[in-house]
Amino acid sequence: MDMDQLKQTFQEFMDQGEEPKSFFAPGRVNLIGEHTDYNGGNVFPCALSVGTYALARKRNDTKLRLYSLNFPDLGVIEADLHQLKYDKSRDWANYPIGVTEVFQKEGFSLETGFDVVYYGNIPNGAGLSSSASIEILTAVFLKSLFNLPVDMITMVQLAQKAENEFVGVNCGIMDQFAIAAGKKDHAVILDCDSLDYKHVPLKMSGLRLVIANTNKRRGLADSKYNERRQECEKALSLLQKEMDIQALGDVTNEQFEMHSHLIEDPVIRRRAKHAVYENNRTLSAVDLLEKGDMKAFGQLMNESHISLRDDYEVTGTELDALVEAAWREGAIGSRMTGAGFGGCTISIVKEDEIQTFTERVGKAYREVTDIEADFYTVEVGDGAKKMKEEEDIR
Ligand code: NG1
Ligand code: MG
Repeated sequence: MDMDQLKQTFQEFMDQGEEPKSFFAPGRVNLIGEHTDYNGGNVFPCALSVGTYALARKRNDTKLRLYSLNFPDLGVIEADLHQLKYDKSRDWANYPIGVTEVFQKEGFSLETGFDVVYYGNIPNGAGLSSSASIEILTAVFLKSLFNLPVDMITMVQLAQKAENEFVGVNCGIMDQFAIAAGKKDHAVILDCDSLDYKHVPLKMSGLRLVIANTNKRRGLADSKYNERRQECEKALSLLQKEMDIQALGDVTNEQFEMHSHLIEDPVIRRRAKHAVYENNRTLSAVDLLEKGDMKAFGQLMNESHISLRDDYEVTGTELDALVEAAWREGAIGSRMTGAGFGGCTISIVKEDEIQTFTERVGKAYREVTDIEADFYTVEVGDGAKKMKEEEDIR
């Protein structure tokens, strides 16, 4: 797919009129800091060079007309600016429609509707946040087409709100943030409570990021995700009996050990331990990276996985098989990424070993699960943006 083909598709599905403008939003992967975002802790994701593209223009009426090359069977989906409701049959289009609705409700009203054609080259269902990508992409073109006075952080918050309240997925803020604020060859350390953030250079000389997809459906992921959130809230309210804290992300490991007796239920205690340790591990990992110690950074990625496996219990046979094989095959670091229960792993691998690495890890994975894994060696790219005339689809 290139920009000319995308433009042709636009002409085919939308009426005659003004030339559309082009926009891009990346996918993302989280390097460390898992299940910390909704605990007011830190995350360390980066934007990818793959992502979602849109050609968009204003209309003269209040209609929204949306088409995605990734879902051609659904055809052009229509909605009206004054009646934006969640509608299951609209499938993927609920994300952009939700963002539009939240913009309207929060006072960034649009004078007209719009036409838009989307195309995404994020590997399908790989857990690289195609939904947040489409949300931020929509926020970016709305801002641009309608000259809305909305800053980056507000866009991130509105996109998260669309996902929480319109689509009904109770996610944290990491995905939308990483996609909006990404920077080429950098990861973003984000405090999900204060929303303070900083770009940290990824010094990857001779190393690459390799994503492996378990190709296992996440199944119970949503209900388990909400269960973990509740367990963490329970732990927080118990710790608050002795501690002046707003979130598990405010607690040091030492403080946790001192006060964890307040949490009698061993399961809840392990959940909280993960949230606290993972947050502090993420801060340590960033320090190590800034010092150029990739090896120690990778070691903390491994510890993160162990904690997600044993204390948070969100991994499962498939993720464990991929990660444990990656450790055996000499990855600098490897862990599950995202919510867990399936989805992807992220590994740091020596560039000249990638071929043997993917072959051997793939084989080991097949032996345990009977499933074929997919591997992607990814590049770290920029955050969402309006594209320049000369830029093409990557
Ligand atoms: P994934 O599974 O990558 O979409 C989910 C949440 C994040 C975060 C991680 C766990 C959604 C859409 N996103 O990520 O906010 O909580 O799990 O670190 O549910
Ligand atoms: Mg905090």
